[in-house]
Amino acid sequence: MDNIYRNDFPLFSAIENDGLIYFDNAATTQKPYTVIEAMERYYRQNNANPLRGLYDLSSRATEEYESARHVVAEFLNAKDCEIIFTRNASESLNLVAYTWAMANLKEGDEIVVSVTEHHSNILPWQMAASAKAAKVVFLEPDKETGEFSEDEFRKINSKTKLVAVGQVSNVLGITNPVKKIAELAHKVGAVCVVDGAQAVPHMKVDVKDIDADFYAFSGHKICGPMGIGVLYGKKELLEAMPPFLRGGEMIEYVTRNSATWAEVPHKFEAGTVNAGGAAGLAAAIKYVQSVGFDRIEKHDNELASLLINEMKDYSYFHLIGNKNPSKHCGIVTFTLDGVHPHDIASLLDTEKIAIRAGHHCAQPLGAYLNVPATARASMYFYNTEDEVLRFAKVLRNIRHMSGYND
Ligand code: 7TS
Repeated sequence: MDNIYRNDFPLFSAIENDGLIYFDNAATTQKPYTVIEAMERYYRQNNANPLRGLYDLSSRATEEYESARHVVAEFLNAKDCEIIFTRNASESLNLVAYTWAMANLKEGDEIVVSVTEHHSNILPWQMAASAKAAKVVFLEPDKETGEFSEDEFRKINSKTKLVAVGQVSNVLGITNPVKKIAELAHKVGAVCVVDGAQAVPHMKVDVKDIDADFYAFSGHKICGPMGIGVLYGKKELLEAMPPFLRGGEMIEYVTRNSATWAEVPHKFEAGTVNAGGAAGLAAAIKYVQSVGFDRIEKHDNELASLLINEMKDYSYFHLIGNKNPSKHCGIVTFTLDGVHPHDIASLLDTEKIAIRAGHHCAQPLGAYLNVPATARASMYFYNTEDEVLRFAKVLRNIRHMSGYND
């Protein structure tokens, strides 16, 4: 079956990639022409150091950068001043840990995270907790469904100062009830940080509707360039927070011994910014919006369902997470009896199929589920049913090649 979006991506028509099946979209997505061209246009026509020059070219660079911020703000339903450009979701989460958490946590306070989180949404909280003698408490989902019981949510209590959860798990693919979690956090006076790295590529996100206090994502997972990420923060929280990194363009006034800070969001953007990356991210958001989230969600679910249905009757195939394919956001994580996930990935590579295998930077989840390594196929709107069928066939063959006859 043809996929009308495929031709928008130069990588798929490169000779080196003839026949490639790219199923590692949860790690990073491919980039359409429009993103590459937006970055090229920035560097060909409008490049100067943004935010500081008093000449036309620098004003144009600033205009590109700030209009990209506006695109992101509209995308998340936020105000422009609530959007901070970072390098990636990891940096966005660290920013909150080094500023809000370090300024507000006290001894005995609790930070609630989910055991399903990517390391980027665990390690910054471990750091803040250990610096402030606070404690990290883990929400544990049902091992079969990946869903949280009401009992688990009781861990969000009067000791809780911060709750950090991913909207979509990069291993289970499940969508967590972040709106409800934010409400529970607010009831006990805690702030809610949402890691949206795996959500924004697949679904419409409205930070006001979720009522998240902070929301992080990476440009490269939504068809944008690497090296540009986003932190949304509620204006009043950002204004009250100390800066993260210190340097050029984040100040109001500096003396030999002291400094005052620029208004948000610039207070959090020290040094020369990634304007080319921001231009690329804005183009990516517009492009993905033109594909449409209804279509993306439907397509990703169809591909995940097809793959799960192709494999589920083979008893050596073990799907990790919810058995309902529509709860996978295009992510199918699995093991095959008798074949190590790294061998699965290497054997798939000999067939020009790219997936990820290992712990997926979610080792606490692997330990909790007692599966330290898994294989993961993650699909996006430019993947096709034919690719899924070929993938499933090769997977069954891998089991045969490993000496089994089922
Ligand atoms: N949060 C989640 C849920 C993620 O899946 C990832 C990256 C990150 C944070 C960190 O994003 P970064 O852009 O700062 O690196 N996840 C993966 C993955 O699943 N495979 O490779 C990267």
